[in-house]
Amino acid sequence: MISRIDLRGSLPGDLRDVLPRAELDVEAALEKVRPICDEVRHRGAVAVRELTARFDGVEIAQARVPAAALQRALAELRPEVRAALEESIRRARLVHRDQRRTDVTTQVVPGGTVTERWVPVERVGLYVPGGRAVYPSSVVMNVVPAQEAGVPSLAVTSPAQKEFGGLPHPTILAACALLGVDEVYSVGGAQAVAMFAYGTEECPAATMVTGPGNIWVAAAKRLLKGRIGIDSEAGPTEIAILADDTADPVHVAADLISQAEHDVIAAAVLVTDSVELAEAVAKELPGQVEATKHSARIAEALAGRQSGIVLVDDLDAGVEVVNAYAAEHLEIMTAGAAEVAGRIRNAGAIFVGPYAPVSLGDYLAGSNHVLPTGGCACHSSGLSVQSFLRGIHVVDYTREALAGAAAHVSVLADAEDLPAHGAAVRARFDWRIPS
Ligand code: HSO
Ligand code: ZN
Repeated sequence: MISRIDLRGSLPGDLRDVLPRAELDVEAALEKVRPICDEVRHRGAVAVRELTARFDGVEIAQARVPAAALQRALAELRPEVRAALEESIRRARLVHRDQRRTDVTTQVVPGGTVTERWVPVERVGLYVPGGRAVYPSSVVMNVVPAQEAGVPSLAVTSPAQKEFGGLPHPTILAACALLGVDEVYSVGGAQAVAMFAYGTEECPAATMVTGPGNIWVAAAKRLLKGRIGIDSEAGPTEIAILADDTADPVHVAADLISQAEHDVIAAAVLVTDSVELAEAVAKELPGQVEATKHSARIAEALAGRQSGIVLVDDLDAGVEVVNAYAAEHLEIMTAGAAEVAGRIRNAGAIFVGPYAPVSLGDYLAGSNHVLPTGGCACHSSGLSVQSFLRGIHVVDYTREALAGAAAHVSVLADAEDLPAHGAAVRARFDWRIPS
């Protein structure tokens, strides 16, 4: 069911050519998404409601979820789910609170300082998927960093669900209520991103939109980026596991399956130098797949070209492979896992050793689960407090400090043939360069 890729011998020059990966054609989706975004731009709330009827198959009288619905969802939340969400929130807050930045002032010269001031974005729209799976955990992962960053205004949106009378799933509403979010919309897809980008009569425009979504959400983010800030485009979930012969094949198989559960295009990749482990995992997978609820979806994900077992000569080659792959989630199940983890340069999040499965990180580790996919981990990070902050340089120089820089400014300005730049400094010293 799962393919094998044998990279023993020598590793190819560009590993990314041979490693399994889903192809998500966001570019092609752009054409479909453009008219949707235009509709929202020109016709606002009416367009949002029409598009919701068209794509989610449900008529909504308004996009904004009434406060009473949020409170009802919280009141009806099963106590054990409430307790688990509360613990998830508590742990996420611990981690994200420590990510807060303090303003740093550097004295460059006497009388001349530059302060980096961290300022949260004004208003964010947080997208929570609601299609195949319901992700109240993603409410936590979006809201907590935004709140800890001090974002003054934040709104959550999640697709309208027919079976819940056009509201988002009640567990999502309950999670919002638990987090103290009272501005929630029942809008999904590209129209949700457009609603935040342009604003409507019901929903003021936001400065930034974050959160994972399907290909339409990704395409709308790509299209409207610039008009609105985005985190990442977020493709299908990926798990890579770097394991040696010390790993337990039962755990490896279970972890691969856990992320394959998200989507038929989710990716599960095992990289190992142990033929025995590769065989044992391949043998273990079918039984575990069959025993689980979403076996058809998982079997398809594992059999897809985006998943596979990669054989390498040794751990060094394995490290090279997983660094090239730049997985959203990377588990290290080897001897000396912490040391091996230290050699990883590219991953959205790293899970060290046998007791840190990705599903812990999905819900309760305290880490964030909105992470870069599709190899973007080689240049981007997951969602964090930092995602919602801007560092503004505040430049403060005295007359004397400026005098000390004037000659150099003038010379550089002339070198760039921008003499008015130099003049702006000299104007403060009787049009002379101060000595
Ligand atoms: N593994 C997903 C997050 C998630 N898992 C939500 C369960 N619920 C992407 O990181
Ligand atoms: Zn997951």
